[in-house]
Amino acid sequence: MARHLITSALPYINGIKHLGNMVGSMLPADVYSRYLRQRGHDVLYICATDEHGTPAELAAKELGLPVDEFCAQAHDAQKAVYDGFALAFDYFGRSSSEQNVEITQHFARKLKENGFIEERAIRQVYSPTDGRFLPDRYVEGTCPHCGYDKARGDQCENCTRVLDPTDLIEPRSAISGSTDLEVRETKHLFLLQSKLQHEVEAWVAAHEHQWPQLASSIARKWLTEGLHDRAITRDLDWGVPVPADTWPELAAEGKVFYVWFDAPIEYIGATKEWSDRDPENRDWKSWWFDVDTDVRYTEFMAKDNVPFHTVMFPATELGVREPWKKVDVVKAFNWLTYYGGKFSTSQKRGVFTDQALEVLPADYWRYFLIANAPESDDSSFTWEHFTATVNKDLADTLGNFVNRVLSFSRKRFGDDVPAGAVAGEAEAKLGEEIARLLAEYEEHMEALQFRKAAAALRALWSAGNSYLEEKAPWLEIKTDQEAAALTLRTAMNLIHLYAVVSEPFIPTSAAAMRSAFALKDDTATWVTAEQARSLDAVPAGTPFTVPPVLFAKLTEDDLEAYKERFGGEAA
Ligand code: B3M
Ligand code: ZN
Repeated sequence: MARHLITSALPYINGIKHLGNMVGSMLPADVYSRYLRQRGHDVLYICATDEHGTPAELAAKELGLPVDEFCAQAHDAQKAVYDGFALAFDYFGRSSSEQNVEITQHFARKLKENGFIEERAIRQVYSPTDGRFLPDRYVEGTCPHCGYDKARGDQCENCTRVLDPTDLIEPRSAISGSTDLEVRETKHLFLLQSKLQHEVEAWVAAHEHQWPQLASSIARKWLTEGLHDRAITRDLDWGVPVPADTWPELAAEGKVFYVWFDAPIEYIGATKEWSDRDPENRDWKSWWFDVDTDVRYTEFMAKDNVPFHTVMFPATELGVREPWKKVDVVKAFNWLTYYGGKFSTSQKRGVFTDQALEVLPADYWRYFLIANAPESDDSSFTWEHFTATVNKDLADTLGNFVNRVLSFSRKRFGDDVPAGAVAGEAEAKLGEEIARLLAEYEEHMEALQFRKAAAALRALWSAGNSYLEEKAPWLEIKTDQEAAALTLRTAMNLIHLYAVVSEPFIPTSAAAMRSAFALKDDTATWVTAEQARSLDAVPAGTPFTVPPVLFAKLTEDDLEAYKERFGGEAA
């Protein structure tokens, strides 16, 4: 059984992320990791803050903090939010770590040895007004391909084409807005991706069958346009330094690697950070080096990150000429919109992850976001849809079922699971249905089809409701105590089953459901088809308690208050 290495795109250090970022990378990676762990797989889920680059420098300057201090604080702030979302990383690292510096420099040296890095003098945009060279993304202008007038010098976010700042029509400084820009000559390292084109093509061709259409079509588009040699260093103070032993002159000038060069390497760097904390028990290399088929590597990201992960990082890894693990499965997401418009960190539109947790506990968000993940298309967040989903699926279908069953049983039969009649035809039918839906749920999870998995989970919850409606223990009790007790015991077994299988989505509520039962050896991490059919994990006589309401029902007033606070429509 292969071990599972899982990474989600590294959130950029600046600013707390919005729900769109969460649903397109970390949250599905967490759900998937939790699922695989529960199924008994050996899983390593790694993420980190992506800390280098100009935005970090500028943000630190604005706050009057040294950039390393700014990053340390921002890292902790993000980590606190992810803890709040119950993201169970094995390690959440920092791309500015010494481990990443070491591995990034190693990669660069190897690429040079193998003839894939070369020094070139380039002409770069210099802004006298700002007193600095402008990194690509700090030159803005009109995209020569699609005419979008806020294209950045590294990539046009409208048509996703990769750009050079000098491609832009009517360029201006994104820092000061100054159009007084000049071009000066300076030396940089270039990654000769053009030399790797054929190898990357062959590699993509051999792997894209494991990627969703969205990821392979983006990779194909890039390859068709041709891989260009890219400058991988910048004139910044903050970044992985160019190693002085290999490029003394550039190192002396203080050049650092481009953030997109060291960021993917941090997947490895963070694994080493994790391993260095407990070297006796952890071996970072055993996850990354020479493990082609022993490790199955799945990456999660939003679609704008796909080119870097399916083409650029693989090109780097191939050029190093060492057996570093390359991605097997790429799970890419479209955008979550806010009332059909863009979530925007810079324009503060939409719901940010820290605010979300102020409004409601993580499980509400985890369920809603995954059930509506932008998988095959963009999907739109609206408060109307959110409150309706919470009420219907979480409060009514799941929460109410749990509460109704447990309170009714306690009222009629006391604090232990009642014995009652032996299971009959209705229970057999229910068991078949549960086993079938569970298989569906597993199949979708394994295929990384999160919306479908959520639908299967919801169907499992609904099956319990249908059974309860059909058996109507509140009527049975009037004529046949034994029959009512059987129904309630079966329903309680469903609650326990829900607790186990819902954990990847709603870990906190799942734990609350599970702890309602004082079972002696409640160590099961999953439910087999056989167990799903027999529904007897919780035997008669098991003491139980009624947990507090699992999911609050949201009112019209709540809805209005949310819309008032966050804005009920796209700007
Ligand atoms: N930091 C995502 C972003 O900020 C970028 C991902 C890096 S993954 C190696 O858009
Ligand atoms: Zn464009």
